[in-house]
Amino acid sequence: MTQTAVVLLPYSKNTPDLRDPEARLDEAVSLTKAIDLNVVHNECVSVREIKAGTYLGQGTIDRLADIIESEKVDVVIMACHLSPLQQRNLEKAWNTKVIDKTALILEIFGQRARTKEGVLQVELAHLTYARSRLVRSWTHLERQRGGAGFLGGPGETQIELDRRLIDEDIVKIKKELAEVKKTRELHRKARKRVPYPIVALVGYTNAGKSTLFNRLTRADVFAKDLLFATLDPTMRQVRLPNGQNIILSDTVGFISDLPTELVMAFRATLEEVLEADIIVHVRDYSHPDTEAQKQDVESVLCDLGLSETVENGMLEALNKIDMLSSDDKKCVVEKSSRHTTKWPICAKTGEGLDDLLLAIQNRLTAGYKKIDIKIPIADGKGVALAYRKGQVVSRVDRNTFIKMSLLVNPMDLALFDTYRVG
Ligand SMILES: Nc1nc2c(ncn2[C@@H]2O[C@H](COP(=O)(O)OP(=O)(O)OP(=O)(O)O)[C@@H](O)[C@H]2O)c(=O)[nH]1
Ligand SMILES: [Mg+2]
Repeated sequence: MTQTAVVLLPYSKNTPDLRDPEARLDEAVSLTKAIDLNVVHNECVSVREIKAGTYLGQGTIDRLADIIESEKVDVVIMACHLSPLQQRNLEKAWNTKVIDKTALILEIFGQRARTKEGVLQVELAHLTYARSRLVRSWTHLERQRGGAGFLGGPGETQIELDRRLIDEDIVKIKKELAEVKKTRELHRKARKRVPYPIVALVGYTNAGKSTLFNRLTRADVFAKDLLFATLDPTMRQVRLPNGQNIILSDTVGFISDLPTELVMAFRATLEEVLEADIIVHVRDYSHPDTEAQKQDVESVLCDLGLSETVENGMLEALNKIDMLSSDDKKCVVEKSSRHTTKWPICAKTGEGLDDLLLAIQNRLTAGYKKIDIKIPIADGKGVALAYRKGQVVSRVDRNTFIKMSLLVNPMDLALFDTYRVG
């Protein structure tokens, strides 16, 4: 049976946020729907002063209690950070389950994780979160297969966890994670031997990364109007207009105020990004908060150690331009034509993708060095090497040899030592 939820976004007029409260509420509602909860009421709640014990003021609590009772609400989502005490007191006041944003995101991650590593990471994040909640009265935690277990529900088993048990579990999971990582490391090494550059799609959740990935690879990755539809990186081979192959990588979406536990836990999922030769930042350009989202993504990338990449200007795919008015769209197209980093696209229809691929190609070859080579006509291997490892700019066939101009990745220059001229 579908459970019902009330979603509340507390905000203060005194500390203005870059984002509009309504847009943040929309995001919280989308997150809630992503775990199949039926949202029966949602609102932005103005908070003059955060109460240490209850977060909200008594008047607001009483007013909301009426709604919560009459709608028989199963869970209240507070789209903010609650202390264990605040959570406990609100649960008492409303006589229902209350969860905050961290728990909500953990729940989503728990339902979406598909690979062994993803599942383990969520479990670790969950335990870390639970451990921090054990300060006061939190000695019981409900757990359930599938989700992270904050929602409870039929069929669940109640397990008593104390700190010691949690610590034991954490140690166990970390060990398992290390094993899984080792395996993945081996896979990655194997992939490194594939001589293709890696291009990673990153961006805010719901920006359209998987839709773009599918279009470019014609793959069928789980793309849906659900936040965090993708948790584990997916990689596919794509051919650029000049014939060069790349590996395209789809990644997990970012979100504002990602809880610290999750940043740590999901770092591994984003390790692929650290290995990428090129990063393409996919943006929902029709979203009212697109600028704030961009800042979030860039600051997480900087945290991951990619500040240089960010400062040098990443390629930006300005997605969902089909949602803009024709005037706005014209303006975006006009403006981006003056940049070499911004590419308006519509992943849904494929508009602008050819130009985006060309931009990726140009970026890749920008650091390449141009060399001239001469290969004996009988040296089939040499010719094959030229095509595999270089961009052939020109080719002249003579009786006994072939002359070529190539663009070559500086890393591969040595391969051509025996053939170089000039
Ligand atoms: N109108 C429109 N919708 C789009 C476009 N591209 C993607 N969408 C929609 O946006 C929603 C999210 O798309 P996804 O591709 O799953 O987004 P994502 O960035 O992979 O999201 P996460 O995996 O959750 O981080 C889906 O409903 C898509 O159909 C576009 O160009 N135009
Ligand atoms: Mg996705």
